[in-house]
Amino acid sequence: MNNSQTILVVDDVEINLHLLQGLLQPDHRVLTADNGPDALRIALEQQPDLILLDVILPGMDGYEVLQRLRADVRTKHIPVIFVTALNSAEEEARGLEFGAVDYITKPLNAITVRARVATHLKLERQRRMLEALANIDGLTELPNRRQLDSKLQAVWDHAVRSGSELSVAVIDVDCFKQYNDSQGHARGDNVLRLVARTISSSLQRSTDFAARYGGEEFVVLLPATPTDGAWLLMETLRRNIERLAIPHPGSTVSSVVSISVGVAGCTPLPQQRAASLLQKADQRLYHAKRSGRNCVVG
Ligand code: GH3
Ligand code: MG
Ligand code: MG
Ligand code: MG
Repeated sequence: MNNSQTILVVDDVEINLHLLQGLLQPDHRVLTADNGPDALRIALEQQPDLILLDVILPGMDGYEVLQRLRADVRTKHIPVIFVTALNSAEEEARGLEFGAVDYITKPLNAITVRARVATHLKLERQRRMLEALANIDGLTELPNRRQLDSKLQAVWDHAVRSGSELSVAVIDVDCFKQYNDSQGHARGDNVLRLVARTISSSLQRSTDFAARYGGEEFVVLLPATPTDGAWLLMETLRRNIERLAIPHPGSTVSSVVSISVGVAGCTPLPQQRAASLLQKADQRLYHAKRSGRNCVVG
């Protein structure tokens, strides 16, 4: 059984909590709450894989708890099974309409509870795996373009709110078509993996973020970093790539694999768009290519 999955059980009657805990505890980590507000807090803090939610609760009832879970991006994905003595078809339909993934009626049947919980935990494992795969580039294992787009928007919004500087860098491998043509695509793939790893290891803060933008291009987001600081960091990266000393006989710039980088930074204003900063960095990358490659333009 999978011990790493966590279930939150919500019921105002202590004996029900104990019953469900006893049923699920041997196989899973079980958290409990006996009211709506506690359930919401625990869901947010502990990010359980599944919630078993009683409908009739004093104060905030199960429907309201579910609505609030769904209204918060941090909890909207957590599957909820209603567990209730309300056993009419109408109540069941209402619960499912509210967004519950399943509906179990009391009195509880141990076999039914275990089987349905197992099914929904399995679906949740698969959902999380797919979500991770959808956001990662398979070749380099860096975040992909899709994740970059949402991350850029998030760090931009944060910078607008906090009035802090944000820098971005666009990185492009020099003469990479030539590398593939002379060394073969498989070795080209290997270079992309090495470049990705070197980018990751050259970043210093936990808030710095690198992604594969596409092809042989990468983007780095540097929150709370002015342009000159970002330029220095990218210059260090450029040298670190050179130091890998990967022979590149077809390069017009260097005897080894090199990169060109465009850097742009600003203190974002609400009326500006995140994409404009990326565009500016991309234009500077173009200047870096025009001024001979293997350099950083900021
Ligand atoms: P420049 O210095 O101006 O950037 O020249 P370049 O040859 O690097 O630029 P260009 O855009 O002409 O070529 C990029 C090459 O990157 C084309 C393609 O063969 C290669 N490439 C893109 N994605 C991959 C990949 O996933 N694996 C490999 N091996 N090569 C890739
Ligand atoms: Mg109740
Ligand atoms: Mg390119
Ligand atoms: Mg290139």
